[in-house]
Parts: sequence; structure tokens; C-alpha cells
Amino acid sequence: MAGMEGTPDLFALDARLGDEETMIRDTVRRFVDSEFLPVVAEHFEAGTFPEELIPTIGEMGLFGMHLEGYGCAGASATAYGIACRELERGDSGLRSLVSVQGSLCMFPIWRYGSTEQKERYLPGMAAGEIIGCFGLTEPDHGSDPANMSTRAVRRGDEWVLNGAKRWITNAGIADIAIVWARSEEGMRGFIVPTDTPGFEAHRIHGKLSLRASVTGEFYLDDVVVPEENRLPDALSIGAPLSCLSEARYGIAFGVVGAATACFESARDYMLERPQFGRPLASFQISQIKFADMLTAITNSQLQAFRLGELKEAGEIRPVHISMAKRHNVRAAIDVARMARAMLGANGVSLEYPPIRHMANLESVLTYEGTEEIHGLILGQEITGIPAFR
Ligand code: TGC
Ligand code: FAD
Repeated sequence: MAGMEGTPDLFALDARLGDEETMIRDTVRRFVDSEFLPVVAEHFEAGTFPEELIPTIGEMGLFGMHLEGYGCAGASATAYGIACRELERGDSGLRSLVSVQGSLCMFPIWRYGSTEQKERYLPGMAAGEIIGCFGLTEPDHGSDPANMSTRAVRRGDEWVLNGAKRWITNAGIADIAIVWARSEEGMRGFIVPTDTPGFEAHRIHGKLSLRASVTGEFYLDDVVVPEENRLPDALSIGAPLSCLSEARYGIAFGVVGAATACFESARDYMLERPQFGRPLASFQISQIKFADMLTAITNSQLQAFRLGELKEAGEIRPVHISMAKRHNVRAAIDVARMARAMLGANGVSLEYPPIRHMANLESVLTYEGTEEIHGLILGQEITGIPAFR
């Protein structure tokens, strides 16, 4: 009897996709297979992102693809999720680029910006001509951004920003930064061109996860921006947290792609490689591992698809996203580790994807709300008691 081939989808969930969603899935999958996968290992080793692919990603309409107007594709929430899944089948760093640009930088302008800001920035960002980064985390404030140190002081028609942001995806290559800062009036968000005097960005080196993604830090030393660069409708910590909801949604789908790549790699390897005179896939222990991996992937697919339905129905709540982000990242890490071990010594080589995904997923577990923070969000939903502080 022939075994399962290709991408696992035991419950035929992709059959529910509409024509446009299927077309987006196939286009992104072809791009990842033909243009990204051939170069990812060398970039991962070098600690670089293949920046020459950014215009193609823009042409495919993937930046801010779930937003309407201003040059954005206006695709469905599920289509955005499926695109994230296919991108992260390539590498979490590739999905990160699209998450940060679309959900963390374009979304706040689209949701909280003025018409002038939207017209000025969104078309260029959708095309990949203007790259953004999102500065919320600081050296001393990660899980608790509401207590951040960065300050914005109003001075007539302008604002003076001081502070430091660390662990910022794309800092160092970005043209603009979305900067969150506390002011006497409350939490505020600003669009800061990275060539503004007093703005200085550095790359973080020695990072052993998400290596095919640029991560950095930036400093704001008396950076002056005009009032017209403030996001007028962002008036509390709820504004940056709502951007996180957008990006976390994409991660819940994305990590299904990373897990799938690991599963396929282990399955194909074990079917081919004989030990003790038979293919490794023929041993019962291997098959139980495949069963556990496929079950974990299927559970994650189900959560992701339901999340898409809730988002499209306008019924999604942050706690739904927390459950799916937390569950699906943990499931993907477990699958990646299992796949890594099933490849034996070859599993520690960049020639095969599992170790790269396994290392990447450690960042994905931490960023966009750690596993513990999402657990506490669920704990609050269950008990009604916030246990963060
Ligand atoms: P809390 O009192 O719970 O809430 C304050 C206000 O915000 C609202 N809110 C949200 N709104 C939309 N989406 C969400 N996810 C929201 N969470 C909360 C809330 O309803 C409330 O509104 P209102 O009107 O009642 O005032 O706030 P808190 O300060 O106690 O924070 C709670 C906590 C711990 C959950 C929050 O701080 C948190 O999520 N911390 C984790 C920080 C985090 O995830 N940082 C991510 C940085 S960006 C990043 O990692 C990018 S990685 C990019 C990549 O490469 O992909
Ligand atoms: P901490 O908050 O110090 O947490 C350390 C540990 O303590 C964690 O295990 C955490 O779960 C636990 N902990 C914290 N609070 C509690 C509590 N109340 N109860 C129990 N346990 C708790 N940020 C951005 O703003 N923009 C970006 O683009 C961005 N990109 C990133 C890219 C990468 C590769 C990485 C690794 C991070 C990135 N981040 C970004 C930062 C990321 O969001 C933070 O690292 C994350 O929010 C956690 O903050 P922290 O690292 O300060 O950890």
C-alpha cells in the first residue's frame, strides 16, 4: 500500500479554501520552493536575509495583504494565514519579515494613522520599497511593555523621543520605525524615519536562532519628530497590543508550515534510509513518532483554520489567538525536535531543514508573547484573575 505523499493534510482542510486562497497558497509555495529554499541554508549560516527577494515578495502582494486599500491586496484573513504557513515552511525568518512589515508596521498606520500617513507610507510599504521595524521591546521591558522607559515629550508642534529598543526585527535595514513611547498623555506611537538625527540602529550578532532574519536594537537620543508623525488614533497600550494580535494570528498559521517541513523531511528520510536491513520508517517506534507528529500538526491546522473563521466573522478575541499561538508553537517545536532526532547525525546538518526550524522556533516561542504570557492570558480567561503582576 502506498503511504502518504506530499504535504500532510489528513482532514482535507485545504479543500475548504476558496479559489483565491488556493491560488495564493500555490503562488507562495512555488516562490518558497524555487527562490527561497535554494538559498536559505547559506543565509542562515551567514546570519543574513536574502534582501534581493524583498521586491518579489512585494510584487506578490504579500506585504499587508489582509489590509484594504492604499495598494494593499485586501485578501481574506485565511489567505493571510495560509501565506504565512507557506512562508514559514521555508523559514520563520521569511514569515517574520512579512509579519513585521504587514502586521506590525503597516497595520498600525492603516488602523491608527491619518489619511496623509496612509497615503504617504502604505503603497510603498506594500511594494516592499519602504521597510519598517516595530519598536516595542526594550532592554529592560519585554513581557511588560506597559512599563517601558522610552519617553515622548511634546514640544509645541513636535515631539522629542528618548530611549532604547532591543530585539527589533529589521532594525538596521528598516527605512522607518514604528516607535512606542510613554508620554504625559499616555502611550503614543510614532512613525520615525531611520535617518532622523539621533536615531541609531545596530545589528545584534551571535544570535543562534532565526539567523536568516535581521535583528537589532536602536537608540533614540533627542530624536525630534513632528506631530504629523504621531499615529493620531493610538491612545493607549491597547494600540500596540492590537498590532501584536495581528502578528500572533499569522504565527499561529506560520508554525504549521515549519512543523510540516520537518515532518516531510523526517518521513522522506526514514522511508529511504535502511538500518538493520530495513527502512527506518518500517519500525514500529518510527511509526508511532509519525503518528504523534501528524496528530500535532493536524491539531494545529484545526486551531489555525478556526482562528481564520473567527477573524473573518469579526468574532476573534485576543484569548483565541493566545491559545493558538501558544499551542501551535509548542507543537511545532516538539515536531521539529522529533524530526531532528529521526535524521540521526544528518539531523544536525543545515543540509536538512529540521535543525534550522528547531532553532528558529525557540525565538518564535519567545517573541510575540512568551509561552508563559499566553498561558497567563488563558489563565485570566479561565479564572477571571490577572496573574501578570
Ligand atoms: P492589559 O491591562 O491586559 O490591557 C490593556 C488594554 O489593552 C487591551 N488588550 C489588547 N487589545 C488588543 N489585542 C490584544 N492582544 C490585547 N491585549 C490587551 C486590553 O483590553 C486593555 O484595553 P482597555 O481598553 O481595557 O484599556 O495590559 P497589560 O499591560 O496588563 O498587559 C498584558 C500582557 C502581559 C498580556 C501584555 O503586556 C502582553 O501581551 N505582553 C507581551 C509583550 C509582547 O508580546 N511583545 C511582543 C513585542 S513585538 C515582537 O515580539 C515582534 S516579533 C516579530 C517577528 O519577527 O515576527
Ligand atoms: P522577559 O519578559 O524578561 O521574560 C523572561 C522569562 O520570564 C520568559 O520565560 C517569560 O515567559 C518569563 N516571564 C515574564 N513575565 C512573567 C510573569 N509575569 N510570570 C511568569 N513568567 C514570566 N520585540 C519588538 O518589539 N519588535 C520586534 O520586532 C521583535 N523581534 C524579535 C525578534 C527576535 C528574534 C526575538 C528573540 C525577539 C524579538 N522581539 C521583538 C522581542 C520579544 O517580543 C521579547 O523578547 C519578548 O516579548 C519577551 O521579552 P524578554 O525577552 O524581555 O523576556
